[in-house]
Amino acid sequence: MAELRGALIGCGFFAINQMHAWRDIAGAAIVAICDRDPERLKIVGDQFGIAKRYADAAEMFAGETLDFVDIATTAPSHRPLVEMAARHRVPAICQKPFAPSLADAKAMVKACTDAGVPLMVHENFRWQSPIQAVRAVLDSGDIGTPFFGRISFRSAYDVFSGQPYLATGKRFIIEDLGIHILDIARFLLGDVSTITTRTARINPEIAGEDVATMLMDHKSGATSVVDCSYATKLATEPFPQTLVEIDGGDGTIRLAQDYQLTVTGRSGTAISDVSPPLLPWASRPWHNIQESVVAIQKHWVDCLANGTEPATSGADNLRTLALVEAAYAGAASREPVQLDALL
Ligand code: NAD
Ligand code: 89V
Repeated sequence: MAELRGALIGCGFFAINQMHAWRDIAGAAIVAICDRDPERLKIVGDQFGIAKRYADAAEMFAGETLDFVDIATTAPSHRPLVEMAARHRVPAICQKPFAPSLADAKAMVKACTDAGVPLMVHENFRWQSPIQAVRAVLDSGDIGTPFFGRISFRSAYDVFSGQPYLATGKRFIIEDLGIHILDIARFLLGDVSTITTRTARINPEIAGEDVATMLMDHKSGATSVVDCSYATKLATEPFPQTLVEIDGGDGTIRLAQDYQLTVTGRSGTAISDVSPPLLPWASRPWHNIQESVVAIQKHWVDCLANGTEPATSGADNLRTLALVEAAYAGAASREPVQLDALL
């Protein structure tokens, strides 16, 4: 198979990981990059040896023949850029949060469906190897049918120095981080019928909420709690680990700090270390996330090669984004919110 020709739009903080991952993946290469900030364009172009550089995405689509585009800008530009890709019949990856609103996201899915091009949201947390290990235990049937889950991300890590925009938006933890944890809850326990949410802002220096606690009814009958905090000072900082507790009819799964997985099931108790590998270009503590970037981008290449729908397609991600919308609505009203009414 000929190597797929990709372009990256948005050469900021996180795109560096995506560029490293593209270099590691056989079957695809980034042939052009775009950023409206000339300094970012130069930094990324020089670091990764990309000669074709554009300040304007429209000029890039007009000037290049592309097999896909990887959109790594922040949410306000996602809809115009995905719609531009659809108009040019170029398959698109779009970073999370998929869009600022569910209405925008639905329009983006429609644009790509109408154009007949694949669309994947870069929702990488479910691709972290410890989370995949939990999924594998569920698939083995060892703990029976899950009836309870707790998916937890609690930290006091300074995310604002790398991503200053996170301190300024009216929405913070649910939209930026909770979105990943809600997606993991869907990945492990299935779709959700109702969500009840409480939020708080503990850090006075930021505009949005930095604590969120969500109680969810899953269509499977399971109940879960998704709890997120950037105001939790612990003896050992766990960033960016997601901790998981699942109880099933025949046993339990515990993914604890330092990637320790304990499974108690029909075959007894097994404890294993499911630490992610430290890739040569990765750095602690981000290596868990960085490894998942390689995994999701490989999945995209496989999907394009086989003509299959990505696990976190635009259509799938509407259900994760709907949880974000519902969580904010429920935090404001202090009432449970039904998901099906939003979709
Ligand atoms: P950033 O601000 O550092 O980078 C964004 C870049 O996009 C900037 O260089 C900006 O100039 C450029 N840009 C914006 N609009 C553009 C346009 N229309 N055309 C060309 N260039 C444009 O942001 P970041 O921290 O790298 O975050 C980017 C996205 O990645 C966000 O949506 C964020 O939520 C997401 N993110 C995801 C993960 C993850 O694990 N999946 C982690 C961090 C950030
Ligand atoms: O993964 C993310 O989306 C990041 C962070 C881990 C800092 O929340 O923005």
